[in-house]
Amino acid sequence: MSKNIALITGVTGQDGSYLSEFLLAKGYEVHGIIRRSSVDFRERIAHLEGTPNFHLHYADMGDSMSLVKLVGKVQPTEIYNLAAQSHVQVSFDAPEFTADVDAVGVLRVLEAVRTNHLEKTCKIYQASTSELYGKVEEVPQNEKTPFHPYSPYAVAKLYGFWIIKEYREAYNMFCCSGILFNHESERRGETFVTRKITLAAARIAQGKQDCLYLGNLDSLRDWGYAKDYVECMWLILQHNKPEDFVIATGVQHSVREFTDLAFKHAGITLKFEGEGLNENGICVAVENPANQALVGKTLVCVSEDFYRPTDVVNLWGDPTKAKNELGWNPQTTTFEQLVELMVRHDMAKVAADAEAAKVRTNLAEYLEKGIVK
Ligand code: NAP
Ligand code: G4F
Repeated sequence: MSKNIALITGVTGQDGSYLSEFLLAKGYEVHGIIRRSSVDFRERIAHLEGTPNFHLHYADMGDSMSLVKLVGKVQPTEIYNLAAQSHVQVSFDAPEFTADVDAVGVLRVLEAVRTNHLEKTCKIYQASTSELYGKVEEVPQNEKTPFHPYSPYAVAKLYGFWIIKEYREAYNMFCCSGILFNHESERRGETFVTRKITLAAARIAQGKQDCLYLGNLDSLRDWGYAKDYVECMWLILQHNKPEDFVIATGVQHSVREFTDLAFKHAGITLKFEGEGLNENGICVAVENPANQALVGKTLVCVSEDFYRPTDVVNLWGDPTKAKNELGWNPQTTTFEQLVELMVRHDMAKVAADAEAAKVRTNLAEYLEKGIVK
């Protein structure tokens, strides 16, 4: 049997790291694309570097030649195109870069496969998104729901979706989109709303932060666990024909609900009062007696800084097709379990960071006093 060789763009990201672990466990040879950065530590995949079957290569989604050369060298049997400027709010500040990487980047990957004459042997997974539904035209959203992108990010991803479909039909390539709804984890970037909340809840519970500033608390999302979702990326490429799939839990919650539950897991009970920009989350009870001084304090505030020029506010996925045709279970990790595991992780992280800071402070003091030379 021929060897399974995967090429992952976006290998250093949240999904890239989980997908690498998943494919390595299945016996794949995994190749990942990295960009040159001034910092050489790749936190999410550091534990994989140096392991057999895991290889990293410099390339960039903005550099066709690097992609053509790499695809020719690696000869992948599956490509997972996860690389993107993936932050919706940032796409309003850097729309041209977002379009280059998230839209034209997809075309570059497809053309790299064609240039190397691998159309018949290499399957391609494209990381599409529920943001395509944007200013939603129906709830819940499924594979037939019309798209209405509502940010520069979503417009760029819409091009990616259609160019994948076009190459599938024009050149008979096995290329598919996973239309993934929001998925989170302990490895989620710290400026996405869920991780921002779980880290802040942990810091506030440990006296490291006074208040959490958020934008639209009414926004609704269908949040799943990233580790469960990477399995679907693989399942989509193992399906007997190339098709697009919605991947979601089928359950919807607001940013306010996520915040409330995250603080609860950090031992803080909140009560929300007021509306819009004047809404606040006030501490009404604490589990840890050492935190008694927090009671009565405003711990969550709304700030205009985190409102978007256009915001997607009602995402709710219908994963029926993935469930029936891929045999995937959308409820492997529930919303409640997801929030709990993220808070538990961040409580430990904040405590460990505090310990490390203490050691650094002690060391600085010992150096100053000449105790350590
Ligand atoms: P992420 O953590 O932000 O990771 C993005 C990855 O893309 C990183 O590895 C990043 O590399 C890489 N990248 C960015 N620009 C690049 C470029 N010019 N050349 C090469 N690599 C580049 O994103 P994620 O949450 O794992 O999401 C993975 C994919 O799924 C993205 O395409 C995202 O848009 C899409 N998606 C995500 C969700 C979600 O809820 N997470 C939902 C639907 C779709 P650096 O580490 O060097 O920055
Ligand atoms: O966590 P978010 O930044 O994720 P968003 O915009 O839904 O995008 C993520 O999911 C998409 C799939 O639907 C992916 F395609 C995309 O790559 C990314 O992974 O924001 C979620 C919601 C938004 O409505 C936002 O307005 O939370 C609201 N929000 C409220 N306060 C906030 C904040 N978002 C952020 N990032 N920070 C806040 O303070």
